[in-house]
Amino acid sequence: MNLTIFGYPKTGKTTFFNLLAGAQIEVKAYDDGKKDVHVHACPVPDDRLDRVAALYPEKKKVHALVDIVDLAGVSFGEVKSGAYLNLLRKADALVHVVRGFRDPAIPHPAGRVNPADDIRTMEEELALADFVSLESRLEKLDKDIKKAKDPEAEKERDLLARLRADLEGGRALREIEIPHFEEKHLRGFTFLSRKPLIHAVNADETDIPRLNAPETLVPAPAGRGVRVLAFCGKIEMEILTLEGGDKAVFMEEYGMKESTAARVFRDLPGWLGEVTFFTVGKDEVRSWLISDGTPAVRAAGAVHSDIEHGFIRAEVIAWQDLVRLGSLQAAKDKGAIRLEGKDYPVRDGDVIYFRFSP
Ligand SMILES: Nc1nc2c(ncn2[C@@H]2O[C@H](COP(=O)(O)OP(=O)(O)OP(=O)(O)O)[C@@H](O)[C@H]2O)c(=O)[nH]1
Ligand SMILES: [Mg+2]
Repeated sequence: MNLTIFGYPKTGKTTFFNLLAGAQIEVKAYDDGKKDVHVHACPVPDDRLDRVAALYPEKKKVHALVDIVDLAGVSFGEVKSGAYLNLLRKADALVHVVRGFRDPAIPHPAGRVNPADDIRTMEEELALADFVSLESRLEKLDKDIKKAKDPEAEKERDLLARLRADLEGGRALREIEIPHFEEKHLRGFTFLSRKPLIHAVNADETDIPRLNAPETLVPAPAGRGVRVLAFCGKIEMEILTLEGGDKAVFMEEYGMKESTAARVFRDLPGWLGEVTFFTVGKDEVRSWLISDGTPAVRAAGAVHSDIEHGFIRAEVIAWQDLVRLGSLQAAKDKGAIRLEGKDYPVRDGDVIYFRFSP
C-alpha cells in the first residue's frame, strides 16, 4: 500500500509527510535540484487492534503498514513529464498538498495564493496525463484494427474512446462507473485521475478555526473518490516537536481537536476502499489491510502464500465479540466462532484464524 504525497513546489509536502511519520524524520526541505524521494513505512494506528492485543499481553502487537512517499515539488504544467508521471503511477492513492498559507517569504510560483485554483489546475494536469495515454493507445488500436479485424481490440477501442470523451467533458476517470466485464481492458493502464485523491490544504494560521470545515476554505470537490482535508503544517509541526506532555495542551489551545495523522489514518482505509482484519498468531497480534470484498482465501494469502495454497477454512469472529468474551478459547467454548469458506468476503473488524494444510 502506497500513499504518495505530491504537489506544486513549497506547499508543505515534506511537512505533511513528517506529520504522518510522527516527526521521526528530520524536517528539512529538499535542496534545490535534488529530487530524492522520502519513503517511510507508517504503522496504521487502530484502537481495535489495541483492544484485541490487550487480551494477549504476552504477544507482540504488529500494525498494518502503509508506505508514505514524499515527492519533490512539480512545477505548473510539468505533471506530464516522464519521471514525475512514473512516480505518481506507482501510487495506490494520492495526497495533493495545496498551498493555503500566506507567507510573503515563500512566494507562490503563480504569484497568488488560491487553493481552489491550484486544486482545479492539478486535477486538469492529472486528467491531461490520462488523456495523452488514451490518445496514444487509441492511435495504435485504430492502426491495428485497420490491418486486421479483432473484436477484442474493437471493444477496447470503444471503451477508451468513451473514456476520452468523458475526460474531454471535464470528468475524472474515477467518477466513471466501468462495468466489471470491461475492466480487463484497463489492466495495462495506471490512470492518475482514477486513483483515490485527497487534497490536503495547508491552511494559514489565521484559518485554524476552520480546519474541521475544509469546505469553507475551498469548494467541496465534485465526484467520488476525492476528499479535501485541511491542516496547518507550521503550527502542528511546532507542537509535535515539543518535549513531553505539552503537546495535547497546545493542540487544545489552538483548537486542533485531532492531529493530522490521526485524521488521515482513521479515514485512510475508507478512502482506499479497504477493510481491516486481525490475526492472533503464536507470537503476534496483527492488523492487515485488504481491499473491501476480498475473499477469505486471498486474505489468507496476505498473511502467507502457503496458507492461501493449503486453505481449508477461516475461523471468524468480530473483534467486539472476541473482546467481550475475553479469548479465542472462550469464544470457541461458547460456539461464537463461525467457520467460513474460501469465498467468504472478509468484513471490516473480523478476527480470523486460517485453518490450512501445509
Ligand atoms: N508560513 C508557513 N510556512 C510553511 C507552512 N508549511 C510549510 N511551510 C514552510 O514552507 C517551506 C516548505 O515546506 P516543505 O514542507 O519543505 O514544503 P515542500 O512542499 O515539501 O517543498 P518542496 O519539496 O521543496 O517542493 C518550509 O520553509 C516550511 O517551513 C505553513 O503552514 N505556514
Ligand atoms: Mg519537500
